[in-house]
Amino acid sequence: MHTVNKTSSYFIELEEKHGAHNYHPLPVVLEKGKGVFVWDVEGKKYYDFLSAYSAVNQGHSHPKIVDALVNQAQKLALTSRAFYNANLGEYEKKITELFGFDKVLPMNSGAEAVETAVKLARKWSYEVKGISQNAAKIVVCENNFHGRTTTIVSFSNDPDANNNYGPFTPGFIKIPYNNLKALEETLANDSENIAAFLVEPIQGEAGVYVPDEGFLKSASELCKKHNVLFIADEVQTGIARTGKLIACHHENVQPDILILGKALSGGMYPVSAVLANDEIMNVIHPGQHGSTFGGNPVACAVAVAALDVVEEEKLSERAEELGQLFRNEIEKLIEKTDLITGVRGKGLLNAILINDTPESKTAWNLCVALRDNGLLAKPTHGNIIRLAPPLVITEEQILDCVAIIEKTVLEFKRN
Ligand code: IF1
Repeated sequence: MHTVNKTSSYFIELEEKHGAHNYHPLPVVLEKGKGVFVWDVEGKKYYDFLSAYSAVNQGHSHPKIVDALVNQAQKLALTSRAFYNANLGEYEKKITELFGFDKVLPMNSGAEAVETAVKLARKWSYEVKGISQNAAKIVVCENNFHGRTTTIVSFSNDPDANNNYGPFTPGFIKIPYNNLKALEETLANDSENIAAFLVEPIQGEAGVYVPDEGFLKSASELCKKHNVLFIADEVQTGIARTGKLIACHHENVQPDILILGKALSGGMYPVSAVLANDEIMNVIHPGQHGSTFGGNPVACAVAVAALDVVEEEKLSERAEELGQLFRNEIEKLIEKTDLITGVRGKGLLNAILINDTPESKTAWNLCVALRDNGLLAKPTHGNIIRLAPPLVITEEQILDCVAIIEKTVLEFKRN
């Protein structure tokens, strides 16, 4: 049963009037979630095929994660890092052992963790690699998405992300994604001044763009050769989403610095982390970086529970298996329609390509039609629709969703 007596339009108007217009949401107002499902304020039930941009990999309101949140909130929520707390150490032990690093630095949002990685790489480059003051450069990729801070948008090439937000932070070199030759040339050119290569193992915002097989492996080897840190932003691809605990594991790559966020908390709470070994992490000393909320007791309890769920419910294996099934089924649908030209992705991070221009309304209208048929997804870059359900989805539910997508696509009329 839904609990709210007000209509969707009431809530939409409130947001329109009182909230900054920094988003353009699909018109649906959600009030409840459970596993792979969400319900709107009218009580209509939907499959969630966005999963809060892959933050809700463990499913909405997972009981184990809710318990961790509630119990810890009732006991002790926040101490700041001025004191030790009785949750942080065990969380740090768990996450470092699980991902295979000496140390973790806890933060809150994904963007903060990316900022942390940038600072860590720069400091390492001056104090260990020996780059001269303020000369350090970080290589990034075109069409990257790493968050919204001033420094991070400084190296975005999306005008929406950075237009009129300058002046920008210098020290970044942009190369094409999935281009080993460009990386090799850039590193060879100036390796003594390059601190790191920062990369998304799959570009999410760019439209679930999967690099060629071997790219991550070769890129990490090039970095090693030039004494450049390989930084993987797995905020979106990590925590089982692509069929492995982190996407780098598909190519047996262990990054020098690993950035996690989103599903690290099962979407329950903002929890992010930067992982590295001692020779890198030990360049940061007391007072040199931090955050009021980073590593707080609730965050730690929630993250431990969220990681337990990933292991106990074998979410990596499920994502791998069900992702294959999903793409196979969509390939069959592509045979029957000219509306979809392709499907791509890894594990349960997938996208379908809509046969129209990025400027057209077709993908948006298709998402509205999917909504009407009980499935929520959102276009990216105009003509690409990201499809990323919670990883707790069952095979039967995946097939049910394929049926919804098929029905919607075959009945869809362009206008
Ligand atoms: C929004 C996109 C996804 C990320 C990677 C860091 C961050 C993100 C690889 C920052 C965040 C989010 C932000 C969210 C939309 C969403 C997104 F479309 F914008 F690109 F998922 F694909 N690194 N991605 O994907 O993490 O600070 O947000 O916790 O509304 O901006 P954050």
